[in-house]
Amino acid sequence: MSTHRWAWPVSGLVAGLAGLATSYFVAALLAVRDTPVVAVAETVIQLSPGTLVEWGIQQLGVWDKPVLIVGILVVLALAFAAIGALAARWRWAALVGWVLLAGIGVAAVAVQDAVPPVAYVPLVVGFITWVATLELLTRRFRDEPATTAPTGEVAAAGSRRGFVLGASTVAVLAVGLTGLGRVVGRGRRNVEEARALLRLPGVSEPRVPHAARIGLAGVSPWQTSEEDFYLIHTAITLPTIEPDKWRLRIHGLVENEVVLNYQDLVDHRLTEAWVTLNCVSNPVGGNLIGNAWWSGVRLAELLERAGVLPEADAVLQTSEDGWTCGTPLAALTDDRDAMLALAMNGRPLPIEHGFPVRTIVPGLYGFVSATKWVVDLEVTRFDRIEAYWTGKGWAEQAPVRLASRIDVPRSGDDVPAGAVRVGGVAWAQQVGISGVEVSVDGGAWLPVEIASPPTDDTWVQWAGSVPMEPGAHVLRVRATSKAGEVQTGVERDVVPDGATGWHTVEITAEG
Ligand SMILES: Nc1nc2c(c(=O)[nH]1)N[C@H]1C(S)=C(S)[C@@H](COP(=O)(O)O)O[C@H]1N2
Ligand SMILES: [Mo]
Repeated sequence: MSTHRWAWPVSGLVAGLAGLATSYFVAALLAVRDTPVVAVAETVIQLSPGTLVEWGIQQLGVWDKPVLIVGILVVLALAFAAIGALAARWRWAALVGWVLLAGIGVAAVAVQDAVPPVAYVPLVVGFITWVATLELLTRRFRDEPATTAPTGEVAAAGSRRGFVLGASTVAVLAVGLTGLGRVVGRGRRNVEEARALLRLPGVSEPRVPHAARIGLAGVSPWQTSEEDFYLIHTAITLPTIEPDKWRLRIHGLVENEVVLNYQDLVDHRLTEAWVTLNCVSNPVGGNLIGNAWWSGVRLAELLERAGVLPEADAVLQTSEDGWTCGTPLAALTDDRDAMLALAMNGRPLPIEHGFPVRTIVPGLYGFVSATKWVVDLEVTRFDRIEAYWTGKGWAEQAPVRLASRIDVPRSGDDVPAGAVRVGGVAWAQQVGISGVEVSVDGGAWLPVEIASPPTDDTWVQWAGSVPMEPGAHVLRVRATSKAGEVQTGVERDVVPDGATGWHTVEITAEG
């Protein structure tokens, strides 16, 4: 007799389910909207002829999607068992099978709209689980001879017991992980629902002023969409806060402690502004910057209500996930649009950008000002606090540095020689940009045209054309602020308070 005949497909099945479980759990943890299986289901619907889909909906009503998903799971279970059976004869068959299945998952995720890179992480985790679990479960009988000598009977019985124990343990873990994933995912679904139902009367749709656009293809859109807006946070599990459960406490060096709920903010007079947010970790030429239309309540008004005591010079902000930052009090009480933002680009904040409430302070890097999921503001003094990043070698004070970037052409591009169109963005929030210049191969600085955004708190698009002979060239950009500061070419690292240096691209002009 042989343990192998049934043990191989069972191993394939158990490994397959374990992979689904880990990928589901990771999807819930990372708040990926579609798990790979759901993405496959959506793709099946998209690819099916409309009449078939309609028929399915008619026959099954609200059960059409669950039935489809169960169908996919059944097909998967058969495929998992087949992979296990094939692996008995040819070990690499298993790998080919897993790659094929993961490939279908990748393709299904890729065809969905606006897929963030994290959407692929569950697939990677699931794939690794498949390979590792099958290896683990089949290890004990992989090298056993198929026929068993009398002395082998005892060993085979022992190995069978071991196998059953191992396979059941993995199966139980998979079920447990799936249950845990459901619990983690439920919070997210509830909050997504609450977010979808919100109506914010004071929030208006963004309207990009004509003068803010330079009109050169390839330059970053002046308004950054939700999908293209960079994301930085230390939280692995995104905080999921229902608006009616949200509270903010303003306390510390104040005359009256203030506690606010979400409705208090909605009922308050809202301020709206275009503000470009950037990350101190953005390298020269990098993408950790975005511009959006923010709607919220001015912090100056709330702090005035609390009555700040004269010795205070800082506000320690705390997020629901425990992240903290220290912000200069002056930046929250002067005339800039420092706000508790409720909406981004005319809609309630996306969960990953801080729903239901985050802080936005024009002119300061995000790590000292832009607390997502903010729940606590302690008015205090810098000499009494240490915030998350300042405890790790980053600066205490971090106003945004004057900087500029080339978007067109990109490094490595081939362009026709002659007058070459160049363009990009420049920024110096709170100060403003008065000019941008480019230089070819270290030659003279040539002024280019700049757009006229409605405020100094946003980036500024620029464009121009520069003559280029055939051959390889180096293009540089530098900006000048409205305060007369000329952007320095001295290269400094992002730590502790932001990179400096000119963005450079290398291109070839073809004659
Ligand atoms: N709760 C929380 N808020 C946070 C952070 C964080 O890690 N946790 N990161 C900050 C940093 S470093 C930046 S640059 C901005 C990024 O905001 P975004 O992800 O909406 O682009 O959020 C800030 N707010
Ligand atoms: Mo950042």
